[in-house]
Amino acid sequence: MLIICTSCRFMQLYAQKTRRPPTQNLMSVGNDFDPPSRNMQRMLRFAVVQRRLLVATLAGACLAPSLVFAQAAPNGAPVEVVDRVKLRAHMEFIASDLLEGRDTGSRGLQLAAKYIVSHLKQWGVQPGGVDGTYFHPLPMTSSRVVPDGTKVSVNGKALVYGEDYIADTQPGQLSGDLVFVGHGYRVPNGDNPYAGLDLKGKTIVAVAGAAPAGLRGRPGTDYETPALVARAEGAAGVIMLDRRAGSPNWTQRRSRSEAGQMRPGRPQPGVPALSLGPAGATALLSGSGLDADALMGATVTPELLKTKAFRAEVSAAIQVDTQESVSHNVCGLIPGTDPTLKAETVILGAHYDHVGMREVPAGQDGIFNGADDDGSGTVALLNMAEAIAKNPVKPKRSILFIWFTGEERGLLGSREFVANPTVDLSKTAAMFTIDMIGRTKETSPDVPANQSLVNKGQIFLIGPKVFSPALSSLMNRVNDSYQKLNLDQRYDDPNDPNRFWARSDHYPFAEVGIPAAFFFGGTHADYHQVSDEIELIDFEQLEIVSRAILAILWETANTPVSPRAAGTTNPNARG
Ligand SMILES: [Ca+2]
Ligand SMILES: [Ca+2]
Ligand SMILES: [Zn+2]
Repeated sequence: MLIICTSCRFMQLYAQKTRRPPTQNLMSVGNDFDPPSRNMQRMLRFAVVQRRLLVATLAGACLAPSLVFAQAAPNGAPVEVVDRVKLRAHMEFIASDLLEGRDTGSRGLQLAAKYIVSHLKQWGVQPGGVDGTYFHPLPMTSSRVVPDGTKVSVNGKALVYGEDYIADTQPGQLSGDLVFVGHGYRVPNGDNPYAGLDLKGKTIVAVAGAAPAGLRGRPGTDYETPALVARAEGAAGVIMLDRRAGSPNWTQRRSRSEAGQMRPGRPQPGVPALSLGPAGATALLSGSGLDADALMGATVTPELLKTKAFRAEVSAAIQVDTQESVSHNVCGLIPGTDPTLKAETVILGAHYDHVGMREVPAGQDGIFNGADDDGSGTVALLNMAEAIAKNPVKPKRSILFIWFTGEERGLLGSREFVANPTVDLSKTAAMFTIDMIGRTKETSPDVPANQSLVNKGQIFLIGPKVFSPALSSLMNRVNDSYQKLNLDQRYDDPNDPNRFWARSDHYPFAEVGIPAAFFFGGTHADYHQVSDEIELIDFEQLEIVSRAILAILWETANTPVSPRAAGTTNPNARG
């Protein structure tokens, strides 16, 4: 049996690894700038992974004899240009500590954009952004509370910032014309503590954490929070009575306000909001007839939450520093060659942003490298763009590569692109997103959190069955004629409780009626951790899956009848 298996890729890998002296493997791992203790940790971790890999590849070689990964794609897709050496080289930059976790709006993310664009230029990929550039702008607003310029006193008592109160990042003054509204939630066909009130110029006072039982759905759609009601009704401000003063939750909200919150779009008019702890609440409610102690208690009865207007002397000025900035999606275009079909576009996307850094004691790891999330998709797109740009034969339809910003902050870049596209979305044949395809169970430590990872040669395919059966069958047809990977569609189900099909950058495109698919390798122990680093990436898997996606992309760009023509079945489609 072993003799038969030596012809396959797994055994070649095994043979190489056994020939190489083990010390050489270990010495090449890690970063020369690391302190020795951390480097040592990595070596040990890597040594464990390597041992597991040897065992796993032996087993895998014999269990999966039909996987022949080196084969050319029958449909002519230039898959050979995609290889693990290039993928690793790109990843060494994209996931390096120098890029500081590629947070949206950060210098690290700008450097990543620069890297992507300079490669697109080398390969002759055309600009696909606005005004003949590679960039598609995402306007952002960042606001932070300035504690020194923020002063609050109620009924003659000066409150201490951080102890007695904290503030939201919305500048302004509050009025002393107050309305107590209990929990403060307004629910259609349900609770409405505001019935019959004119809130113009008034300050809403509500109890934090007293939301009505059974509240379902999303704020703004299914119910309104006090802040949303205040904005809708022209109130002057919101004061939340919050017994959690001094708790970790309180401290976290305080530092978030001071660090600055990044939001998409231009600065929006809003309503200033304060949270008062027990001391502030007592001062505010003195003389109102409301029982501050009871309202700050662990259980608040409905009787205590009855609406009541009252007056108090409130002097509150919140100073907020607001900065506007622009982050960018990066777009590269390969124009189609067919006179008619070139007007149609196939879009391939991956987010190049991640979650940045956190403060840690000196010598500890504070950088979220995002090697898998979504360094893997970022470098896969780069290598595929190179492959198509260098191929003498170009596809019939146009292909647009988009590296999205702001995904980690709520699909901001992809939503902005769909709102202001640089191609005609009504003529977009299909959209593919790659997010986290660089990890496998075989090459990851054997811990519970890694059990939801794919195996080598397997990838989760999410979306096409939900959005477009025509796209689903095209993808499976290409795969069956080529590498025969395990395209696992277990999450490709409108009833999937994880709703993975709505959780990456393909979704805003699916919402406007574009057949969409999402390639995903599963979550793992290093998901959104500082340890999501290059050492844990399985570059063989990344190569295999990238080639599979390239073959599918190629087919979608050349097939006579696009999946779009068959219509979509997205249950939530707007378009
Ligand atoms: Ca993420
Ligand atoms: Ca790190
Ligand atoms: Zn991601």
